[in-house]
Amino acid sequence: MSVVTYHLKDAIGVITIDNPPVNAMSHAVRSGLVDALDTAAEDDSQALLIICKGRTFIAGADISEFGKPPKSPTLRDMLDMLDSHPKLTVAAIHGTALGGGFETALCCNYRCALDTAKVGLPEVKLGLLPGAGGTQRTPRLAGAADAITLITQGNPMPAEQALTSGLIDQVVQGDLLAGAVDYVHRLIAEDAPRRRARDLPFSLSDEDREAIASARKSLAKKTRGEHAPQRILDCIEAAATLDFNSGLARERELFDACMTDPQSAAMRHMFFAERQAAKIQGMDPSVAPRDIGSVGIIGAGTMGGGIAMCFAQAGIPVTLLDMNSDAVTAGLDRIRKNYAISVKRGRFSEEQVNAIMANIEGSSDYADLAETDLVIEAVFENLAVKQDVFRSLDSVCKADAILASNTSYQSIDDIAAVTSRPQSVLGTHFFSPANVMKLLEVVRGAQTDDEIIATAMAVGKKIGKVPVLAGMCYGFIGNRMLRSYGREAQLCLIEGATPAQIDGAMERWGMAMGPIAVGDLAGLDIGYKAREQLTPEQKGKPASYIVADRLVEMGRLGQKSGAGYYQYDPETRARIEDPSVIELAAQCAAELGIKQRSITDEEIVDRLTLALANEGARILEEGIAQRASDIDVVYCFGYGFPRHRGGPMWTIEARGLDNAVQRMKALGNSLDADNWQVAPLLQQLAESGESLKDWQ
Ligand code: T1G
Repeated sequence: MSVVTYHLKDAIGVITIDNPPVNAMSHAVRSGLVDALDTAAEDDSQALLIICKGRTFIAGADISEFGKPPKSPTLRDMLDMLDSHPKLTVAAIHGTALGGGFETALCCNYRCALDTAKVGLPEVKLGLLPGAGGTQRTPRLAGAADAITLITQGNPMPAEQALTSGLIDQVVQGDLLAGAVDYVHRLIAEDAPRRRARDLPFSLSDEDREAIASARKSLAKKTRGEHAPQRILDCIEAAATLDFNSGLARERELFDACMTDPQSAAMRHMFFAERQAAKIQGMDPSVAPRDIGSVGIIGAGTMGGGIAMCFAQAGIPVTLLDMNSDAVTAGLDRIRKNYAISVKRGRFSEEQVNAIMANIEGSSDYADLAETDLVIEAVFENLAVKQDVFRSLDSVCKADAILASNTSYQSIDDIAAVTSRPQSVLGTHFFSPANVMKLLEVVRGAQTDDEIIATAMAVGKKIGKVPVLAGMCYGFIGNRMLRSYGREAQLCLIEGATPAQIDGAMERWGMAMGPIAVGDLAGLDIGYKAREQLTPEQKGKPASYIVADRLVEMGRLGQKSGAGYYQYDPETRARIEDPSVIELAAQCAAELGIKQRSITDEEIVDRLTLALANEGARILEEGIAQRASDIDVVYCFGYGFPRHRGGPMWTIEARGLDNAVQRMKALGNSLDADNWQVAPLLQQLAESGESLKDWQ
């Protein structure tokens, strides 16, 4: 069945695209469009309408075709035909017209859209730029400022805003086809000109030039080194300084540079990895997730409050429970304060916040949870305390209620063991701040039912999280790997690198925040208390925590106490290097007989990224993670790993597994061999030449 059909309706040639799930501009769609455009050029239609079936207008070029030899007709071939078509052309948009899809609409003379529709050019999120004229037509229609925002941020623009900016010409209510046909008839009746965006003038004012210069600086900082945003700004400048065809040629040149840039390969990997993570290997397709109509959160602290906000914002009623009314009140006040800041920043309106808060009820009585579908415990990180909570929940909650723990480290099985429903117990590990961080680790206990897992994954997506399934081990996926990463950071410190050098090296490499600064942000006492519950062998070598312990014992807990590894400006909270900490590290090194030396940034990055991926390979081999790309999702959505490097497992593949293994062996010879035991899976793949992606 053709994915593109054409028929005449009241002298209007209607091209209908039907290529589920998102009408991606595949080769079949491009070919069908070329045939339809040829037919329409010759028949007695007075105008041409392009519309899509299914949930959205064309959502862009078919990303799955990238990296393969282009097949004619290319998107540009088809758009050249559309742009110069002899009939009046109109696009009718619903859902999200994105990327090459919106570029197709921009090649029409006019665009109408449902009031619920959005338009966008999200290529930058794939490390690309609009490669089919989007950077040349958008500024001509909407001006430089809107073009800069739309293309460098890549977020969709609602129809009404697109109308105001000039990117669309008509908003339609109700039935799109009927509204679009009326609109086309009106254009015909008014003898509307075949207006082409390419013919519109565009030049940069001084204000525009300043906006571009400022965007270059802010984007370099915000994206931590992504190339595509800078190239997009080059394209917009070209749109003002070159004629249209030359500007198009410049865009193609910069698009090709993006397409062959390793950053784009990494970001396209992340696009599919995020979606792949939602799929549970080996699960019977007939297992359907349950609907979650109500949620209880135990613990009205920072995490519990943040988790409550996630569900309330998704329209799911929440009961936020704590030990007494004072604690509940404090929790609700903290949430209100959080939203007050969001309203000031324009993220929510007062009305939206009132609607969200109406979904949150405070309580200090477990009986209020008797009919709740899902309860998430977010109390103090201590097994006995959590087990007491689960005993209470088990006795109060309805038989089919799902009981989840937000624990970071405790055993889900030890928690489930105190209930009569271990098959309905699992981990739902949120990341702080819970209402902001996208990652959600869904932790399967030994007895957790598939339906419970499927339900947690589905409700995680519903509340805007990126859920990743993890098996049970200490630290699940992310925190277990973080220990290896943190160990190497601590060892670099005691061996002679300064906190600022370690953090600077990792942040210049692309991490959102260096590991030493992360420790100060989280609070050094958290690790200190966790280590108190560990055996000496679990704690590892003193060198990997001696400085942190000394700082805690000196009362330097990090940002919360005004000083940790760094001093902190009380006003700006900017970190300030502290020579006394460098001296402390030197003293600790002397105590342990470690001779300090200068360490390069390259060694710091190598050691930390290899330690991360080596532990990731163990996690993969043990079946704690379903696939290597899931580990990448965990790190890019939960730990500030740069998307343009594709995650820790992608990074080690990119350098070559054999190269990585040889480097780790060299480190083992020159540093601490215990730390550099190459994961057997990496050794095996390095020898066989297989990739982590192929291994299951
Ligand atoms: N190509 C191929 N497959 C795509 C796709 C695309 N553009 N978009 C989505 N899919 C698949 C996706 O992998 C998933 O597959 C299914 O569709 C549902 O997606 C020249 C070069 C449209 C907002 O970047 O943002 O045009 O897992 O789960 O949550 O300038 O998909 O079911 O097998 O995300 O409702 C620019 C990317 C391309 C848009 C829908 N376009 N897509 O979200 O569903 S580059 C984009 C999205 C380009 C030109 C350039 C979202 C969505 P599966 P989903 P959703």
